[in-house]
Amino acid sequence: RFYGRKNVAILGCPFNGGQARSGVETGPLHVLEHGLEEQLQSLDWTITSCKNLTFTPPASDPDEGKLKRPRFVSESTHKVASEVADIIKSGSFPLTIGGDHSLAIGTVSGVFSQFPDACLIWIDAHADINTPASTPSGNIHGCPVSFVMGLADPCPPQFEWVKPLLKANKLAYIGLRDVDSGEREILKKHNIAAYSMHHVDKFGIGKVVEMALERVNPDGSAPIHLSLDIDALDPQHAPATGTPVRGGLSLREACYICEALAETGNLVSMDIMECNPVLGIDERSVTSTISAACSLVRCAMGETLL
Ligand code: Z70
Ligand code: MN
Ligand code: MN
Ligand code: MN
Repeated sequence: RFYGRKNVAILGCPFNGGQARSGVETGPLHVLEHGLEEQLQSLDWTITSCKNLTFTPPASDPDEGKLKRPRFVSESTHKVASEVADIIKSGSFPLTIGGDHSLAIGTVSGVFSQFPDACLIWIDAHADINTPASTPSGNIHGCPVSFVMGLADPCPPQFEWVKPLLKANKLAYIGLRDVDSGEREILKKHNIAAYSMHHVDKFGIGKVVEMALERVNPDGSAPIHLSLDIDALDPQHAPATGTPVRGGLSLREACYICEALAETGNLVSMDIMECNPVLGIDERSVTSTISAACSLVRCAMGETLL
């Protein structure tokens, strides 16, 4: 619908400031080295640009309350937001490769600035909806959703540029299995569509995707942004990530989600986040993680549409 032209702009974001483990900043390089550009070209996509942003931490970045590295995360995600908005204005599909999931403060802000009626599908083991008050770790990759919803109250001064563009009824999760108690309260209070692995087991992935889309996009016309954390997958398929949680999506279930979103014709943007090649215990575990990430991107971009 939006992208009959099939133009994609790849935005590599080697950023690790939203959490404590180094290595996640090498994710974009590994994904591109795996041949993602060629794979997308063979699906008839034109790559209008492929660039890696550079992120430089400020000299001094004291904690803001519990939040760690607030200036670094804010400045970096602000840059991402403006890049993503520019890509959309130029008529391309932004494919953002992380880096840690705090980057989604930028991607969601950029997408919703251009598509105010968009909805957000968040595929993750975690809900990433902690507020500055509820975060148990202070890691901002556990908070991006609360920031773009304006739930951070008061908003940390570093993040005043972030607008509350995402409404609770435009957000659906699939794959949850490690949700903090404060997050559970937020999900309940705002009646957010949250499908955990329990729901995937109970209903099957086909029904879960159908229910999720019905909740956030009942008339089927809204643009969709997909934010995918590789830790949504079971660690069997994606071991090289900062916070693996057992009992996750099979590779096929995750691919199915991406295929079903491609099938809507309304997908306008995608993130693939949290691949950390440095945490693979051997070459094989790194390759399986990166190859799974590439498969998911290809599925979202039409590989299996017949
Ligand atoms: C926890 C927190 C998280 C990813 C861990 C964990 C969040 N809820 N997200 N790994 N990708 O610290 O807020
Ligand atoms: Mn390598
Ligand atoms: Mn996660
Ligand atoms: Mn995440």
